[in-house]
Amino acid sequence: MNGARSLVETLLRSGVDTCFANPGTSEMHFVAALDQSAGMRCVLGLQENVVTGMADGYYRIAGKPACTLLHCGPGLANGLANLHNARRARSGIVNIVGDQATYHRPLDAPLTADTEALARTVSGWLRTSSAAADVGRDGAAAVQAALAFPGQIATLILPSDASWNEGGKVEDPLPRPRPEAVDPDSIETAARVLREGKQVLLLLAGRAVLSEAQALAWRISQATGASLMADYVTAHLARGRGRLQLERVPYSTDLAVEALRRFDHIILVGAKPPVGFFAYPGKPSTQYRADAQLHVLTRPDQDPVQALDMLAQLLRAPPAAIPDPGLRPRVASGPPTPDKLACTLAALMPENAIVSDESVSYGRGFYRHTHAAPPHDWLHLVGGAIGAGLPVATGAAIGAGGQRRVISLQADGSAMYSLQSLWTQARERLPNTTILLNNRSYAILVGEYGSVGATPGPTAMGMLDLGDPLISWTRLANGMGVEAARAETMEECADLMVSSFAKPGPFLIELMTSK
Ligand SMILES: Cc1ncc(C[n+]2csc(CCOP(=O)(O)OP(=O)(O)O)c2C)c(N)n1
Ligand SMILES: [Mg+2]
Repeated sequence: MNGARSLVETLLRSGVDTCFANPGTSEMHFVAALDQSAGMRCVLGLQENVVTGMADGYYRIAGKPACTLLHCGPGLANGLANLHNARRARSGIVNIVGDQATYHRPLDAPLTADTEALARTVSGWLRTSSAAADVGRDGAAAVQAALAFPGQIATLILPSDASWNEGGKVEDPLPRPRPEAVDPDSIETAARVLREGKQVLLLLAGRAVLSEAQALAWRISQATGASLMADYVTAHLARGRGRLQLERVPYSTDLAVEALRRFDHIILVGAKPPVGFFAYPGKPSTQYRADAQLHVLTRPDQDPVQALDMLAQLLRAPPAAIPDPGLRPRVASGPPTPDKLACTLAALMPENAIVSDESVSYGRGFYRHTHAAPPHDWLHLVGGAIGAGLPVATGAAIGAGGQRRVISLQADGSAMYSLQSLWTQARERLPNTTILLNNRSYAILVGEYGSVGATPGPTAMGMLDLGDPLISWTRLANGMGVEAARAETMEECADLMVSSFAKPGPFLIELMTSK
């Protein structure tokens, strides 16, 4: 058995059965091994940032890592922005990068690069396998590392001779790592703070915004009067009926400062102290009050469910029913607005849908009108590197085994970074509905000129205009095998949503919105 085959067999034994790939010469033996070992689903992405973004979306929904297959340093470099986003999302990925044969590397052939240096920027674990006999062992170690709670990127660099040489050994899975132990002192501190009767916020992020943790946080909130909020950046939030009506800390510094002003104490549950995405002249970098006290209940590598459960018990917080979100909104009509889109989405989304939100400026208020939708999962862009929304949606559909509708709320400028995702959606016949928000603009950046104190002239404004030539999203989608139609009104959008949700394959709705 060669090294490549031992890797595929080891991955399968360790439960990794999906590979997102964009292969080259140095990965040919790995790809060939996929035909010799049954059980690995191999999904082609036509640009590496699509591949890595799909692996991120897959992990968020499947709850287990997929592997990638990338080609040498440059292929990895193409995938880095979405690996950055995946690192921020704390998604587990077995990131496999094929590379030059060990003896060919010193000859400095054209595709030779410092692959390890590129990988180090995003990887929690990194290893280069130097011999076929090591590949199975390293593969099992990579899966174990990717599963380090709550997930991380484990990069395995595979020189081509380690792939093609004989002597490969299949390895058994290594034990799944446990979360780091919860600190009893942090539970007691939180309990003391919560009993003091001051203004306390439990700021939830990571696994603390999923259903089980939400229910515990609600008990604590009901028993103590503490407020609950979600961090602005959360990879995966459980929402809709039966879940909390959580709001996020606002994106804008002014609004965030306003929202957090009243809190004397902020208890961080998987969250970091809230800071702005950027600094702005004359504005604070941190969004909480200067004299507010911050307390860590759990770091991201600790289990928030266990910690919240211990805290609820210490406080003797009785069970508390999750509040009813009220009537389900109705389909809206007339010219599109963000609120109308949110209502229409809440009115029509099927049970157990997944929303991939890269709506950028359009989606700041989507939460308010979607609390009374059926239960669903909402995925955000966590690392701020745009171009994640469509790949994450595509990987999420695969992570859900094609059984759940995935709805992308997708801004146009961001979509252009990784639009090849649509082709993979068509090829894999995935239940993806993309609502493409075509405002023909990098609209969010218009306001940023003012916020940073820059004065835009016509050239500067032109850098944010996508209207000339007009990008035809229906034609782009059709060209990649995805059915599409344009909507100018909410009625048209709603009709297209209904028909798309009833069809098994992908569909793109190009919603013409104002800037
Ligand atoms: C990888 C990366 N490149 C560039 C940016 C800077 N950037 C932030 S938002 C944005 C434009 C977003 O436009 P669009 O997706 O159409 O959303 P809209 O602002 O119109 O709502 C750009 C270029 C970024 N965040 N990430
Ligand atoms: Mg736009």
